[in-house]
Amino acid sequence: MNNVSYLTAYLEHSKGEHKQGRPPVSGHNIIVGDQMDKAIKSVYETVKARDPNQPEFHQAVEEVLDSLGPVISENPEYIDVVQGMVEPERVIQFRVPWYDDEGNLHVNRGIRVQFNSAIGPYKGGLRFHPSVNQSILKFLGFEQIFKNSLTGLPMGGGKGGSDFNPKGKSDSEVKRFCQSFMSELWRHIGADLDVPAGDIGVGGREIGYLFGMYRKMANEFTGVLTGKGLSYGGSLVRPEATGYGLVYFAREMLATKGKSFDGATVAISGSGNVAQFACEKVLDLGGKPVTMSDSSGYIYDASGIDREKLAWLQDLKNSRRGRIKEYAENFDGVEYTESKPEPNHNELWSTKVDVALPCATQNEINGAEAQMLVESGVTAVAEGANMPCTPEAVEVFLENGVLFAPGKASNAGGVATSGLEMSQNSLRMSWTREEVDQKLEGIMVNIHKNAFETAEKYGMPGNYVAGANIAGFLKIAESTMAQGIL
Ligand code: NDP
Ligand code: 2IT
Repeated sequence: MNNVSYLTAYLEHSKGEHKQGRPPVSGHNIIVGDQMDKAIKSVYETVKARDPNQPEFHQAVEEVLDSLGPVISENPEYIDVVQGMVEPERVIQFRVPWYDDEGNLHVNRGIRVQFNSAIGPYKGGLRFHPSVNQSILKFLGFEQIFKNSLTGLPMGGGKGGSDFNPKGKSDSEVKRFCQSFMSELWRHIGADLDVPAGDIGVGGREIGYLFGMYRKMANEFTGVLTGKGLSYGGSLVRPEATGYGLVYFAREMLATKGKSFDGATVAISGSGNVAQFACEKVLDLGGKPVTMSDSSGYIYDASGIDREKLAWLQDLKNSRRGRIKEYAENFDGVEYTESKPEPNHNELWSTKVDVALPCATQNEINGAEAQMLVESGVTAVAEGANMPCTPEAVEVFLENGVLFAPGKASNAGGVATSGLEMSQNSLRMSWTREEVDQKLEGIMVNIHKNAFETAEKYGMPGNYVAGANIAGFLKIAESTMAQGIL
């Protein structure tokens, strides 16, 4: 029996059971049992069989499917939604040729994954990094569906990027690459269709070049990208939004245990957009950030990264495009440790801290590193990056009672503020810094509340992973059913 007919048979069977009235579990009219588990497992097996070489995508799907049992039990028809939503609505792949400063031709690959538009136009960042492939962009696009749903704003899920490596490239090379990339992407996006933004390797500079090329090709000025410069339609607080939002979320989470950032030591990884503004907001709330990193290594500053040092670091990273090692060379009493040969890993997580904010990349905290954090007494871990904790790490945190915030909830402030940028572009006006920051904070407080309460409602108190997955999914499921599965 193929998967489709298996699921249909399952559905008929479980609806029958539903009508006969199974005993309620945890206050819900829940259908429990092997049939539902098998149906969910069958979706996952199909995903793996269809694209066996996409481990990051499998990981993201499995984590969500693991949470959905109670919802499917209540609404067996939602299994069809699940079955559909693991396949992107559309994946566009294209050639990106560009010439370097010496006149040599390079041919990169561009991809845009338009994953789900049930609740709004596709929305999500562009990543420029040599590791980019369909697996990574599909994992990111899949996460984005739930994240965007959690913001409460009308945005579907998408993600894109290229295996282009911006590191070491001149400004002119980056510009030529961006122009070539957009000379194809422009025909697939639009302010009411698909609105890209930044991610790893794509910041204000790249968005500027991409926007300029879109405007030229499409012959129109619309809010087709977010993260734009203030002089051409950008929103105040968008650069800060992911890091600020992360810390607002972590603050709410700490408050559930009567704790706060005041006096807390904080480990931050990464030193890019998210890490920098997470650091700033931690300082605002009285915390003491002691680490930051890049792919070469990490610094440990026992006396704390204060505002002055952060400003120096921002200049290093954003203007001079230097390496974190230079921080240790510039300030006294700072230790620098090189990364392990294993990609994405270093000893950063052996630092004794109260709060950990991984803000670099996927799978940067594994089970053993999570265990080190637990043993040194960490209270809370909130993901600034997308999926920085492996499933084993998440399990370690949950089993040891560490407050754990999944990225799709805790890093949603960036895309939420992108949504606010879209609103301002549509209104043809701009809000003040205070207005945007207040809205961002309100959205993060709501996401926290929604994830917290949903976890409680479904019998998993304190499990923000389940709460965020279920709350994000419910809105998608409702709108998908209402519109017909297409
Ligand atoms: P940036 O490019 O600004 O910074 C990325 C940082 O992470 C750099 O310090 C970089 O070091 C480090 N890093 C990147 N890849 C690796 C790797 N493979 N191993 C070790 N370190 C690495 O990106 P952002 O700050 O924008 O993004 C960071 C994370 O946050 C990503 O997971 C992204 O998806 C997520 N995110 C970003 C949002 C945004 O609004 N920008 C919104 C929500 C999530 P190096 O310079 O050496 O590469
Ligand atoms: O992962 C993310 O949420 C982002 N990179 C931001 C996406 C956006 O559209 O602002």
